[in-house]
Amino acid sequence: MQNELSEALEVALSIAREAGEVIREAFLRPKDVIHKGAVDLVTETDKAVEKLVISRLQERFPTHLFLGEETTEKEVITNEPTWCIDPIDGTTNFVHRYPFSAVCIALCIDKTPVVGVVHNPILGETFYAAKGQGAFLNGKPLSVSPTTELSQAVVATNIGYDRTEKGIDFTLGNLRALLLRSVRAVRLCGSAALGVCDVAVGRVDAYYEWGVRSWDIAAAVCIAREAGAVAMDPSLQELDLTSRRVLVCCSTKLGESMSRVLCHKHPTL
Ligand code: LIP
Repeated sequence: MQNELSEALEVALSIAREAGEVIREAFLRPKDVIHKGAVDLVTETDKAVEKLVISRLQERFPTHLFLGEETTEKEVITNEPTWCIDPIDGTTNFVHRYPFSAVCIALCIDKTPVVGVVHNPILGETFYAAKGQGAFLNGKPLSVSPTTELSQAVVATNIGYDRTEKGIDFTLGNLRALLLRSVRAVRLCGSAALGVCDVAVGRVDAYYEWGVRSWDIAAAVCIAREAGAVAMDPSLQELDLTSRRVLVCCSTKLGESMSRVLCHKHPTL
């Protein structure tokens, strides 16, 4: 099984780098922006990259299933080998030339990410991992920070696309709760995948978000776990990639503190 995961990782890395060139070349060009929602954007580059990634993967893994942000009708992950693909995580960043966007490719087996690649071609950062084989950034091994206390933690999240009053109140309520507990800082980069990878690198100590999709986080969760992070539901239950919520922490103790502080009752999710 380890050899199969190594092969799948090498294939995913090669495809991510090819897709990254498409993203990098389009980054500074004018973009045709399409609205999936009031502030939920997609571009022709998102669609072209997803088509490229899926076609390359299908050539190598014709029996596998595929879940892509721009082509999936219903977000369901079965126990079968399934590739979860976000062609550009951080699409708004891509449109506005804010350099935090990444192509994300994950292989899930039994609903668990076992291979993950998060490639930011703008900054030249490639995060990757296979289950049981460690996590890496540009070839260097990754390990999480040793932080256990909220008062010593830098916490990351993102605002997402919810612009309803109740959704905004929920989002701001959690930020307020953390600040009242004197977390050192809060960071929002506009990409869930890169935010979770920042936990893997040890740049931040925790990442949480309500509203994420499986394709946003599957690859980064594999990478973070291989770097020593705990990735779970904010309730501390097992993570369901399709639940629309995630909590990734550098230590179990910090995760328990985060879970106690955060409100879990999102108005719609
Ligand atoms: C984005 C996530 C981000 C979240 C946004 C959006 P996209 O993914 O990475 O964390 O806050 O709502 O889901 O849409 O750029 O692929």
